[in-house]
Amino acid sequence: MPTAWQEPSEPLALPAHFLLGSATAAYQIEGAATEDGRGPSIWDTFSHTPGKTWNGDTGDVAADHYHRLDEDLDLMASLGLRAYRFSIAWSRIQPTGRGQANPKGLDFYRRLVDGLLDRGITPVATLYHWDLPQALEDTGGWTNRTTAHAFADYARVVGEALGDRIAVWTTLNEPWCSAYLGYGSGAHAPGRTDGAAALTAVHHLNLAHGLAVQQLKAVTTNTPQYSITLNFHVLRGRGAGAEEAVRRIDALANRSFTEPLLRGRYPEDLIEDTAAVTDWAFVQDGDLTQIHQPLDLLGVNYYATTAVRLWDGETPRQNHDGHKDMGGSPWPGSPHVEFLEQEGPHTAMGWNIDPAGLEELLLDLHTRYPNQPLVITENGAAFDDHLSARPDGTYAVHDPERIDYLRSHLFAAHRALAAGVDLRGYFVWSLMDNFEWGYGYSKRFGIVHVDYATQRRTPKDSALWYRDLALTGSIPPLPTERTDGHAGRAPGP
Ligand code: IFM
Repeated sequence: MPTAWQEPSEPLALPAHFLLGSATAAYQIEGAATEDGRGPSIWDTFSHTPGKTWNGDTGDVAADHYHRLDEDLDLMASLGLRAYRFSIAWSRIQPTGRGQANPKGLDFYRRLVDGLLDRGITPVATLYHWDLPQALEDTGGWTNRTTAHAFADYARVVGEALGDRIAVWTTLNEPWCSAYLGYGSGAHAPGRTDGAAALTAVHHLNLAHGLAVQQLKAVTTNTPQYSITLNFHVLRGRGAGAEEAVRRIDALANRSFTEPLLRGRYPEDLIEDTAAVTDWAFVQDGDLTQIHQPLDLLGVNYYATTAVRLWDGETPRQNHDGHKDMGGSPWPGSPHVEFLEQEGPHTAMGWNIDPAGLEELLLDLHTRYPNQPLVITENGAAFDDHLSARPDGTYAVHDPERIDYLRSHLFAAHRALAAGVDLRGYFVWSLMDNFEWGYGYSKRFGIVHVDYATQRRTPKDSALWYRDLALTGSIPPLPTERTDGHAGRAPGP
């Protein structure tokens, strides 16, 4: 466990080649849902189904990034971003998830990548951020093994088109969400609530990753890095049986991915814990060898910690696992684990703010997988931001809570670096406000504010703070005096 922190009074320098960037995902920002040959994805279907998203919000228009590409590229450059992590919409490239590539889809991402390179911004591309082509879901989605092979074909198509200019390829973003929220709890598309389906999806996503890395490697002509991004659950055990509760959820949430990906095996305790749900017969001979591909980078997404304990079976079971309750469970085989409400402070998502959890996670990964370089591919916070007009007609968003959140988490990352963790970069989630899945447009994670009525972009104070960080490569200390009502750093020796 990390020791208590002392606020630094000097700027903390990050390593020279540390990637400092921001992240987005296709369905959350692009809009243009039916344009230029894009086919429907499971998120189009899900968000258009009554009751699935807040206010019935959809990604049809989102932040209209598809039509505002040049403006958004200029915005990134003006914020001094060194890297940009974006995702590619599979159904723009292959509208039904298979077959001939759609030239207009490829052109859009070519323009994006070339625009980044022209501005000196490193392109970090994710192939899959949850938007499975609906036609593939119609044949079983991630519960059907053939989807993993279709994904590998898609990876090859994209690799052939962009494989001379992408610096970092990420196969999947947060397969935990795709599998357990998509097929277990039903909070995400496609909205299925079947524990066995969720575990089947876990395996097929792992397999898809391994097959895709091999396809990419076969066609890329530059020397990119290959990665996958996982959303780790940093667990805090409570009460009697804390250890058992932590072990079970760690197996489901974390080790069901890290062990096959980094060690070529599924944890035995995971298979035992879920024996009543599935016999794991979907794991075929040779699959683990395909999955276990060397990774140049392991992407780490971190927002908050999760408190668990074993349920006594009598008091009403608590379910504060940070995700919408849509009837199903994202925890197959572990109905007796409770997810407890955490102490504050909290973000607008209700997630607790615990930067020590990030340091702990990085140290833990470094201990478990010592030779594995890491990169923080998402970290950030939603708050209830307010746009205010300045006398000169421009706009501002004062978001000191977000600056505090980012600063304290970067500080945690710096501590992990100082302790010897091979950490290569940090991407703030998110570049701009966007469609927050089941929460629609009710939650704002951006460092840039988006007025959805006009699509006007306004850099928040946090964006200006982050710009200074990216330009100087140092984390500024907490100011000793603040005028925004937040506590400053105690003036110290
Ligand atoms: O908006 C999401 C993103 O798509 C994946 N990681 C978590 C973010 C905040 O919920």
